[in-house]
Amino acid sequence: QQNRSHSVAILGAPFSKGQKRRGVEHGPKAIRDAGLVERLSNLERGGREGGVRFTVCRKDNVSEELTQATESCKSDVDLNVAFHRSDTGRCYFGSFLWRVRNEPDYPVHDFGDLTFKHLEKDEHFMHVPFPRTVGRANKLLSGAVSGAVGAGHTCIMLGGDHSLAIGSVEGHAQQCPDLCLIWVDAHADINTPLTSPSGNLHGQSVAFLLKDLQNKMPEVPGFSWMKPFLSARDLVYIGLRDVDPGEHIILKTLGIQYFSMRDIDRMGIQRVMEVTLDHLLARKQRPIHLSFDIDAFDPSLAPATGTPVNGGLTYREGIYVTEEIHNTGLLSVMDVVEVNPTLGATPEAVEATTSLAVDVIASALGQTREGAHVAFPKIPEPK
Ligand code: B3U
Ligand code: MN
Ligand code: MN
Repeated sequence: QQNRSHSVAILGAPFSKGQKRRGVEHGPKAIRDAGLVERLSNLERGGREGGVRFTVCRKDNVSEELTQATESCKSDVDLNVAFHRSDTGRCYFGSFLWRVRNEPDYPVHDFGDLTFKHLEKDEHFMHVPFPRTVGRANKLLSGAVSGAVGAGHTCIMLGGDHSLAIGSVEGHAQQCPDLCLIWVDAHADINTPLTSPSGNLHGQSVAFLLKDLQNKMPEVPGFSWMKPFLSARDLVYIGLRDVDPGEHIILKTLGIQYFSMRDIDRMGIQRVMEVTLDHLLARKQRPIHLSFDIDAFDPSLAPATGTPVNGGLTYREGIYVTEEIHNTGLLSVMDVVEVNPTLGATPEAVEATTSLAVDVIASALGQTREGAHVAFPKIPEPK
């Protein structure tokens, strides 16, 4: 299951009780109406590409190792290996650059929307609204995501608000206990009920997942079906720019790897992705869960969302993130959440947001900016 070139399952989760603004439950329909299924079905994937540059010191068997690595690659992989010896003869410098050529087309299955019940009796827990409703929705979603991944699909979960990541990641982990999590968001969503300024569960999803916060979490009604399972070191944030004080102490105490917008300004998105993927995958290759909150993008690009924050990802930065994740070949589940089609100032603002969501999903599944020539094995000649 290492290099995933799977069929795609689309799963709609029209749910909004993890926060106080209604309308985000119409996200799945709005994203579908922006042409998601057609785009994915027509995707001519350009293949995955990537590479490493290396320096190896005091090794005499480099060429042997590289030959072995080359031979173990399948025939649909172009592998360019280049290396040379340093003047002292003690080091080797070089690169592996690889490109998977034409991957087979994959079918796209739209599993439609889940149906969520709103519970009549669901009092606040502390200042947290709808705990049982949110807990139950996530239990249902967890089973659906687990089923889709278990059936061999790469699963695209359309939200809904970001509290849904609890069930989505939990269901994914049932099939892939060694998964890692990339959280692209303006917000860290790592409040506990004791630190949350709003009480909203969409700002607390990560706290429910982390083993490291187990003894800091009260028992929230509606969530007894799940146990935290994720380690803080298996999580990376990208795009943060609105972090509450309680969240900041959690990030710092647990030593969570995060890249705020300032870090992106400083390092550039290319380096951010290099460090992100190194952090999560260097020890071993494992499935990736990408939880993409549309408010990670700048509000000029994604205005139709509940809590826009200025100074977000550019279009190119966001697409670069998903391209690099695609290039790992390890994307297993992707959430796209917080698209609220009732919040755009104009129809154009809503359309910009939904078509951005489609672009980001297509890119995560292999759409390339450089194009692909799958339909043209060679340049056509006049007869
Ligand atoms: N951190 C705040 C605000 C917030 C979190 N996620 C969103 N907004 N979308 C909170 O409510 O926890
Ligand atoms: Mn979020
Ligand atoms: Mn957010």
